[in-house]
Amino acid sequence: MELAAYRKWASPWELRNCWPRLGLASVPYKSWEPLRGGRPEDMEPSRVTGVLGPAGQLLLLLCIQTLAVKAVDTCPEVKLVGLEGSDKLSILQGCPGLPGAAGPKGDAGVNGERGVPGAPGAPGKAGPPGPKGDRGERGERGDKGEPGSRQFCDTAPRTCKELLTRGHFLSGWYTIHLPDCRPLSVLCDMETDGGGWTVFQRRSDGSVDFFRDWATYKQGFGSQLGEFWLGNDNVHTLTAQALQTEGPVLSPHGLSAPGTNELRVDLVDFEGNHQFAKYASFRVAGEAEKYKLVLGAFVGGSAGDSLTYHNDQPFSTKDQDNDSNSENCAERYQGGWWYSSCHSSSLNGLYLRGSHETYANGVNWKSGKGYNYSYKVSEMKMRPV
Ligand SMILES: [Ca+2]
Repeated sequence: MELAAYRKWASPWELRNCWPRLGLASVPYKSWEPLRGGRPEDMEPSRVTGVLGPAGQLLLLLCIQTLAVKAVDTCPEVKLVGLEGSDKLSILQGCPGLPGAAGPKGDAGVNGERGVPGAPGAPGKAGPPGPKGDRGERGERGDKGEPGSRQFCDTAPRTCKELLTRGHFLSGWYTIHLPDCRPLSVLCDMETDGGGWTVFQRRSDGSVDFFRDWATYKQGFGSQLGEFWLGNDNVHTLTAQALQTEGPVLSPHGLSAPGTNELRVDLVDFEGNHQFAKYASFRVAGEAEKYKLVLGAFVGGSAGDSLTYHNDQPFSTKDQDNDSNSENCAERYQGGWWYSSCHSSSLNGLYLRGSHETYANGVNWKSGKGYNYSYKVSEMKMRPV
């Protein structure tokens, strides 16, 4: 049977609904493309049957019959409309066609407006540390720092003589540095005999008690404003310092550091008369040797020599009798000194203000004004030679 015979029941459009049932969807489009516009509903039936073969034609026939039956069940609907009671117009209302194919997809709509940002969420937990960054560029050079202690110590003044060399011409208290870098305040006499003297003992007004024990003489006592004892440890350190650099060696800062200190004793009585005594060298041993006095030759002075007698004698105080007398010389003459048996000088004795009746317990210098005259001013000072 020719397929075309059924076109009176089925429109080409209805016929198209049979194609999927016949598996025609798998028929290559190009096999019917050459027909008008290539649309399935316009397909030439003969061409279709040629494509389908005998079995396909039978299936197509059954499909079209089904379509026809469905159409009969529901369509057409005949309506008789009367026109002014005479003529009758019969209107055969055809069946509604099957839904057309879906139209082409419309253009995309305009994007909606951006929504209002939502509230910020709770902070998340910190992630694991990231990998180490690359090394940064080298920073600029920093400001110059404070001098290092060691370097500063190497260039700091060690003695009053050094201070004088550096232009400190006024007598007074200065800070010098010991070999172990410890700072020490000392009274520098920058006027007497060329200056540069480090004063380690001074009496001037009786304001300070010199009848002290071993420990006090060891550490020093008194006041920068008047009378004082610099301390046996300090005097030892200052004189040992010179000993360590014995000979014309050069210190780190290029100044000559002679190995010996000379000693000068200055005395002033209450009439204003000055006397002095000078010794070529002076050293005080350490505490292990009881701060023994190591004195060089007397080299002159109006006061005469009243100290050589004490050379090589240990220091004694009221609580430490190191003298060679059966008695306690320090106790008896009320001072701390290098007593032997007992003394020819005792500049740490009682401040008795000039002449005194008591025997040898004042600020005495035997070769000067004897055992019964206590000087107004006494100064013991050292200077590197
Ligand atoms: Ca004794």
